[in-house]
Amino acid sequence: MKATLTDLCQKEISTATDAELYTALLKLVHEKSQQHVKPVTGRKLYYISAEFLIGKLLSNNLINLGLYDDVRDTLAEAGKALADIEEQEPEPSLGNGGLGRLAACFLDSLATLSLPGDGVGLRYHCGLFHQNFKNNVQNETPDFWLTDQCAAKATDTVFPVSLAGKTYSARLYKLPVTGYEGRTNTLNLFDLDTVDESVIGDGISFDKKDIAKNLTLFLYPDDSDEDGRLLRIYQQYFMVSAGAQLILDECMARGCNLHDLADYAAIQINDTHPSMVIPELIRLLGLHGIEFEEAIQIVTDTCAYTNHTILAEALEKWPRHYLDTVVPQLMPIIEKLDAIAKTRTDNAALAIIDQNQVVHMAHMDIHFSHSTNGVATLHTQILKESELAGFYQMYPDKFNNKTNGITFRRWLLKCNPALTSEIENLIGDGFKKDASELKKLLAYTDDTEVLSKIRTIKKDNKKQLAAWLADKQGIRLNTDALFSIQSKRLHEYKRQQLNLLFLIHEYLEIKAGHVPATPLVSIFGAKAAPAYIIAKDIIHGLLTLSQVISEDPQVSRWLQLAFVENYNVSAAEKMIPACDLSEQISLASKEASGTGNMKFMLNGALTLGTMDGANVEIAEAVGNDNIYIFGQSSKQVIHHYAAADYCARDWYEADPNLRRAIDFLTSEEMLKYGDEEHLKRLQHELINKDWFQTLPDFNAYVVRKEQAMKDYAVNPEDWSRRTLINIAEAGFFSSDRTIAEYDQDIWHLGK
Ligand code: GL9
Repeated sequence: MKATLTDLCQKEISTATDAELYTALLKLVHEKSQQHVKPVTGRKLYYISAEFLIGKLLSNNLINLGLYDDVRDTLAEAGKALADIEEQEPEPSLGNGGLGRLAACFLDSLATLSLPGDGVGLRYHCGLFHQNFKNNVQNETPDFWLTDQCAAKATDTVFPVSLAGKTYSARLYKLPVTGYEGRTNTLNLFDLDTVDESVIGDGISFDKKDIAKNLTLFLYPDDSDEDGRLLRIYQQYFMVSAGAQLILDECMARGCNLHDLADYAAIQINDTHPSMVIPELIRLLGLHGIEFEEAIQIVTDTCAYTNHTILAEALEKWPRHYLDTVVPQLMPIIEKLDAIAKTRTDNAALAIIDQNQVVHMAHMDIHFSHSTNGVATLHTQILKESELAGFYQMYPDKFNNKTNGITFRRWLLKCNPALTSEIENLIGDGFKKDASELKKLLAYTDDTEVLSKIRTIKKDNKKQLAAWLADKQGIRLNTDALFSIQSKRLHEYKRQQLNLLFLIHEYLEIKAGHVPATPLVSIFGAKAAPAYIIAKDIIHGLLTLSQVISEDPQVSRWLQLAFVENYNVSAAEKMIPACDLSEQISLASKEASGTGNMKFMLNGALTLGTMDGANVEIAEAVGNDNIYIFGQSSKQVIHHYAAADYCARDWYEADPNLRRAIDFLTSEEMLKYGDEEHLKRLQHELINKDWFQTLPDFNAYVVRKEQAMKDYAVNPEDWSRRTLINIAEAGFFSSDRTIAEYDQDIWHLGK
């Protein structure tokens, strides 16, 4: 390795800069990964997604190629640290939350299982915004992550895409994706050569009408006005049209005559953003001389759809005049599909184009693909029983569940090397390829030496997180405290506001002389969509409370609140291994699955959660003694929505502790550091709307969390034992298992 690296740098390793070493390692990874490119036979998967939240790639690729230890040690001998070199790599900004990270985990598992499966998406120049805090408020700036070093390389392949009657050229960029001891697949990203980062003005604002210059600047451009919504359609069609042309070209090059497309390609539609791939493929097949009826059958056999949410706001539906404007070439096809759907059912609620001339993207997916899946058992059940019940009655065989998973290469091997090597010492390294082997750890749940080792590893990880945060944000954390972490997108349904009310409650208890069983460090990481006012108010509430606490030494001995700025994959890799208590407190029925819950569990955190999404399956796996469950059930919640009988004010008035916490939002203490307008609005929202029923779960949450704090303080060994059980039972949540299920039930790749 020493000779290779010296060769690539063209100088002694010890005299090379971190930037030179980074470039050398990129070359090394690229060359090695090309050796694992294998020919495709039979069916190949195309996973089309608006997001791929891939995270930094260097270390992950080194691990997957089996080079990590060698490179790390060779660098160390020359006085260099791989961690410093990794700092050279900008984090790709191609995703937002769980949906995008899931797509990235899936690509890793596909390549690891040696399955032919490529991603198709967009090459955003700034992706999701960069978050920074000023005056306890979130600010957004562009994240210029694309550098010359970027591993996604431009190709000479371009496809014509017609947007609002004008033709643009979609250029293909390819990023190799190498599996762990597996094959190398490709993430295909499309971009326009004319996109111009200099059009970005104040913050992240830009002229939304100038498509040639702005098309791929940002992921999820602000859709609070019509131009923003149109821009999203421009992006989506650009992605699927170029993607569909790529798919047809690749298949034809392998001998496909297009009548047999479904033998060559499986297309997974990741949420509704890529739904237009259905009419686009029908259109393209038509241009190749295939009759409409046959094209519909071919496309149905090729495409499958994953639903990732039951939140109405995220199930895209567009006024038809938007589509008339942007994709007039698709409208005649969508109309015909709608007519066919209407011959299949009298139920107007299942139409593609409804009586208000609104086009329902998910409806098109379900009618004209062969599979619809939810992403956790509870979620799929809710789809079948309520959200998509009409469709389920019509097409019972299309519906199936695929509980989400995470790649253990990134979320254990890469982010938690100490825990990984301890596991390896105990049970060997078979778990790296077969995650179910983690169950072998159950043999050690009474081994006090092992439990003490687990505790030491957690403590070290907490110290590392604390050092990183001290350096980054000047925050000093008490590493003797219990670390509770809630990191995920900021959304009312995820209920960061419930955690906020708890922290206010603790603050007031401590002020009143009732100190908790253990000091608590409560850590948040979350970005709020720039136009989502209440979400930003919740961030403001948390940041303001954080300052109130840190200015009060009497309280901060017992309680700290830290908000990690610009939460992203790299931050998650530092936070998750340091967590004791994983906050998964969404309103039951609203979190389709969650995947952070799985990452925390795998790294030895106990979950404090509602019976929602994959929490339900985590609870089943570990048993009630090894998880803290609280709150209303999804049945109760769905009932309250149906009956429209929830009244927040009743709860506010009935519970003095809750009232005290909500009132505190606009107290003198808070107003000293906070903004009255933000805090009043948040308070008003909680008392008068509380759409996600925070108030009914407040008491149960306080009780369970205080119980967890007590258990942590009173019996550390038992806590570690329960930690080990969580790690041992995490195997089911490997994305290798998820991908194997998709392959077996839906894709049948390579066959
Ligand atoms: C999401 C769900 O909210 C999560 O519960 C789920 O784990 C992921 C992956 O299936 O999908 N659906 C969704 O729209 N997002 C999710 O994270 N959104 C974003 O990531 C933006």
